[in-house]
Amino acid sequence: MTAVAPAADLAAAVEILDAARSVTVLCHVQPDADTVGSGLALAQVLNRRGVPVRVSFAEPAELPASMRSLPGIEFLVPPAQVPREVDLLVAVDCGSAGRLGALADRIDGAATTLVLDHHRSNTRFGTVNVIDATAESTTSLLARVFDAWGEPIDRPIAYCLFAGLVTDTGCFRWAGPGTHKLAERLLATGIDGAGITRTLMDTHPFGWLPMLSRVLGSACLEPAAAGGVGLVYAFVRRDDIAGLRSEEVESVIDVVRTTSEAAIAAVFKESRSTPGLWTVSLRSRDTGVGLDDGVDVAQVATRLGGGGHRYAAGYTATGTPDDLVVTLLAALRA
Ligand SMILES: [Mn+2]
Repeated sequence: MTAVAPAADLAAAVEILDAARSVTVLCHVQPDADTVGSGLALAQVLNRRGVPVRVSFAEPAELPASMRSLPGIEFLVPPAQVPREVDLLVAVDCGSAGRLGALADRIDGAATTLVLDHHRSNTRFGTVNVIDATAESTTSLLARVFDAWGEPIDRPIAYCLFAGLVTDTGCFRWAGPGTHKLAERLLATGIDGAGITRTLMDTHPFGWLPMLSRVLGSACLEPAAAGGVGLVYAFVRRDDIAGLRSEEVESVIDVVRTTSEAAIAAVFKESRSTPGLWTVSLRSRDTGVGLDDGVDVAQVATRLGGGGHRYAAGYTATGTPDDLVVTLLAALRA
């Protein structure tokens, strides 16, 4: 079973951060608002303390447009500007070193690596690992670290923490005990919660609508998959997403997963640069309220070389669409 990060873990994180002379914070590749919000919140706290800090992620080259209003983006540097040897490396929202992409090699040159994360599949690749699989977002874990550290959460930091919280809880759909308490505390700093949510999650260019039409129009249902709980899936091909952002691509799973006949949903997303290379989003749900019977898709994704959470996970794969479906169906039977 997973456990809440104990106070001792938080104290270890605080001790390392408190002693740091300079810090490099790394977010995961294809960054979402949780990893970026965590990185920028931590950067602002360190900067306030007079500690030099930089934040980076390996790819893509640009920060997704929806996140450009987050406070602290001035601390972002391109991956080429992350030195080979750093004092303290902090990885935020990364379940494995591989999630750092081309920046994973900086772990070897780091005097200390601190891993702050909430993925149940976390491989504990740091010198010190503070993993709270019960945290709804890495930014929630960061709030606990700041509290243990005695560092106040002001409005710009709250903005970043809220960005991760609202994103990773699917606009508070999968909130747990304490989620709304944290949201209340962050909102009380005066941040525009509705505006942050709309910018991050509810704003798409017009081209999103025809893309959804094509992709959803070819969705498939396999009611017998995974022992009868059912699989629904769709493919987002390179040709479907020309001119669209990652935000539009990532939105597809949130429609597909609402299918009542399937408790597992998959969206296969083809690489823009490499035909036949796909990243796969998996979601699962309980078959009824309070049943707690949802398939652990983190286990399925881990079998396929990826990772994630019980109800949301992912992996990468190569092959034809038929190959990908066969492989996934086999992993769901295993
Ligand atoms: Mn996260």
